[in-house]
Amino acid sequence: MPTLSKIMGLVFTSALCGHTFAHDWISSRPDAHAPISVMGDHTHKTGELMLSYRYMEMDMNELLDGKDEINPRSLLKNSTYKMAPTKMTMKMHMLGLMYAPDDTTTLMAMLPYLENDMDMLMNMGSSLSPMLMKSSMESSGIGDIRIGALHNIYSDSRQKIHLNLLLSLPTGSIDEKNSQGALLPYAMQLGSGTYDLLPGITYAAQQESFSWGVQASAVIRLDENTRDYRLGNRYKVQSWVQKPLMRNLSASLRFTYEDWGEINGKDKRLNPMMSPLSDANLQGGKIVIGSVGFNLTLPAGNRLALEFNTELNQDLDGLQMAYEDSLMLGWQLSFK
Ligand SMILES: [Cu+2]
Repeated sequence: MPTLSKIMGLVFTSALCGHTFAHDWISSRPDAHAPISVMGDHTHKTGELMLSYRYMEMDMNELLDGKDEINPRSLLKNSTYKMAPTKMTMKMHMLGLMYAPDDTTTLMAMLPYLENDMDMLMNMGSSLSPMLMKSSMESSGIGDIRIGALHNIYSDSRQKIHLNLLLSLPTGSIDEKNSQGALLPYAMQLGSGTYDLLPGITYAAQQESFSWGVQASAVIRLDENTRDYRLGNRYKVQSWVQKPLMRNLSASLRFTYEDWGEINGKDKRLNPMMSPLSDANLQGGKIVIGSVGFNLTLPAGNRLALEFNTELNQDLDGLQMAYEDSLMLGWQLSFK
């Protein structure tokens, strides 16, 4: 019977096609994008445009020296420092734009707006008879704009590798001052003041029931800024696993290791005897962060995502405010 053999043929072919199909990269899956804190995690197809908005809030509540917690009160009572931080909050609004002129290249740009707040204790007396007072400082404005491209170097049906080639422009201020006109410490400044190269490589793989990826990236300072210093280079490796829970919702688990160096040179307007925050030699460190997040796809090219990040282990070179946790919320809109 030709009809039966035809049907059998069709069933067989569609089974094969179905098989191939199930092994293709599906960009509409919620987990086709990495957890929202990962930058430059995905590329786009020819002609696609994506707008994004991210909001991040980060809290730092303790002072660490290496891995040891330092009490700001006893620090001021037992040293000649006049100022010790007790809490820092950083908020960031970030607009992003991605556009793919072709399948191999995706251009991208990111514009951050930062709001930093720091609470601190000041010693208005001497080290012999300390008189501690609470104070605070803040800074806000545009941070360093990032522009560049993602370049696909490998694309199998379910695996992708691309290079991240971005440049950070010195658009963020390094001259933020308090109301008395004194320069704020390094951590409160809005930019690096330097052109920074942001190289990276990203691998992503999609399986039927889960997906995963890994990204290695760096921030390389290319020159010295106008205040004769450059921030330390940064190196980061992160890996994530994501599980689709429903057709439009996925959950993620991510681990990050980051290492950053000391400041090279120093801003001569800051007095390192005043506070550890003003000491260019106390700014390096390394950290391991664990993250849990969700990606949600919505109609008409919309995506929503959130991710909670918390410190698992950190080791700071000298007295610094320690990262505690952060929350990232994001919205992405793709057009064809
Ligand atoms: Cu995108």
